[in-house]
Amino acid sequence: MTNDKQLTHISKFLSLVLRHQPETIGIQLDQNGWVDINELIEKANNYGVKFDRPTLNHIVETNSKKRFAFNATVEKIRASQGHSIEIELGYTNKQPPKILYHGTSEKFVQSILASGLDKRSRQHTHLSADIETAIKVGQRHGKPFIFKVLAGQMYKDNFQFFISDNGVWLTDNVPKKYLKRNDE
Ligand code: HQG
Repeated sequence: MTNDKQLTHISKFLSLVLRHQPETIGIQLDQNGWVDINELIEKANNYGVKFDRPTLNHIVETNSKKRFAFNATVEKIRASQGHSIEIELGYTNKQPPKILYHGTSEKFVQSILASGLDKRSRQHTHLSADIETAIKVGQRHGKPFIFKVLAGQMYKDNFQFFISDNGVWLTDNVPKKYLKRNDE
């Protein structure tokens, strides 16, 4: 039996190898971020993170943020967003709601007000459709602070927007003129 703590450990490990450092276990993601499931399991096991196919299925199905997805033939797996390595997720440009939210930490607010939202190490800036989710994202970094992003206006101004398979809105850097404090 794999307990919750072990499942979280495996899930975090999957985020590491499927988003950031596949070389840790000697796998390569294809250009769209996919890797063969059997190869992933074998190489993770060799590395010392032990899990089997039913456990992986369980993680993909029950993961709170639905971070991982199988392909149509259920031979491959990838992370649905959050990558730092360059891959093509293949999402199509989509009109966002007028307002999206970005949760960050209070300690980053001055810098964001000065230079806008930056993708940092990731391939996209990540935005949330609702404030509750944005608060959770911000809490990962410290005391949360929420920005409103004028996504509708950005889209009109030809910025591209994508929604990931797990419902996270993705875009490029957000210039400061499209940001409002949530209390404004
Ligand atoms: C901040 C999680 C200073 C930005 C979440 C954020 C998300 C700036 C941090 C996904 C800045 C980067 C991504 C600027 C941005 N000056 N700080 N100009 N521009 N920042 O983790 O958005 O649980 O790379 O506000 O739920 O927090 O992993 O991005 O605080 O969906 O599945 O720089 O990761 O998903 O942090 O989170 P991150 P994020 P998972």
